Amino acid sequence: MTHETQLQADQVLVEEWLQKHLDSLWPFGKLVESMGYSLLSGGKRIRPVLTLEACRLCGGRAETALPLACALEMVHTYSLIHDDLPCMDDDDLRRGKPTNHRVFGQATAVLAGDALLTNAFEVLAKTPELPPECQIQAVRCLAEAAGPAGMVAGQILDMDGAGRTLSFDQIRKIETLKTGRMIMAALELGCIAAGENGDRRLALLTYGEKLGLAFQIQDDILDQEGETEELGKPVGSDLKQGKATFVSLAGADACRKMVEDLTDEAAAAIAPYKEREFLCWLAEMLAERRN
Ligand code: GRG
Repeated sequence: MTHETQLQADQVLVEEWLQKHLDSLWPFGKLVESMGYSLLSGGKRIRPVLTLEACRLCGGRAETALPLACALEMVHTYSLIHDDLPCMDDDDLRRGKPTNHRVFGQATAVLAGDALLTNAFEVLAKTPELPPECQIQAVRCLAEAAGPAGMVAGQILDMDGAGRTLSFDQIRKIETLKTGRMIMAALELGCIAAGENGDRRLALLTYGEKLGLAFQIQDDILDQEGETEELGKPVGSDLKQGKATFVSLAGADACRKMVEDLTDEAAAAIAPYKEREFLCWLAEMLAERRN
């Protein structure tokens, strides 16, 4: 199997699980429609793919990791819905489609995000394939990454930083919290599903730390240099909101070098493991992505 087909196969597993899960939710109607609108709207599924592949690298079965992978994607989707709201980034376009609140209204969009967030933890606590101690580990891992010491902290620091001059370290802190922690959690959830507590878990976390930063810097580059049609969201939003990024501080060329170096460092972190090839390829692919 080529890496591309493996990626597609993982993405299909995720799409199918999410669709089935949504179909099982009650009550049907506007809330679930609004959740499904954003959950099944063509995201790249990078985070859940990382969970499945980390689990495989640790000798586990991807099927065991699948509910954990999808729970994390549900939290990611909530964060995008809330991030697009008028009280935050006020965006009209996401993945080439009108944002959730533009279609369903602000109140329903807030509730769809809330429902995705809470339901994700229900999924983790109800995963029959995992022993209870692993369910608890998974809940802790995702809560720490998404909550007030993780993604939400990154979001508020990001908002507070708008219009201010920030140092390199301040930007790195914001981006690590906002983006990096969820990417690291994706890898850790894969380790938890495989019951891996040793060196492979540490190596995958280092891989995730480097990859997360590279991913965010590439996102900053695309926000400045990308095309709205390719990106599926408006370009130049950081500049418009007066947000300092690595690109505004160091320039796009220096950022491209940073992405290259971080991608090499991510690959080096998992170099001892013969099953590393897909994850190394994925890091390269993300460094070259256009959306
Ligand atoms: C509202 C609590 C709260 C947090 C919002 C995720 C986020 C934090 C903000 C979105 C804006 C942004 C550019 C964040 C950086 C992380 C990032 C690059 C998100 C987009 O992830 P992709 O590219 O999206 O994986 P897809 O659409 O493929 O799922």
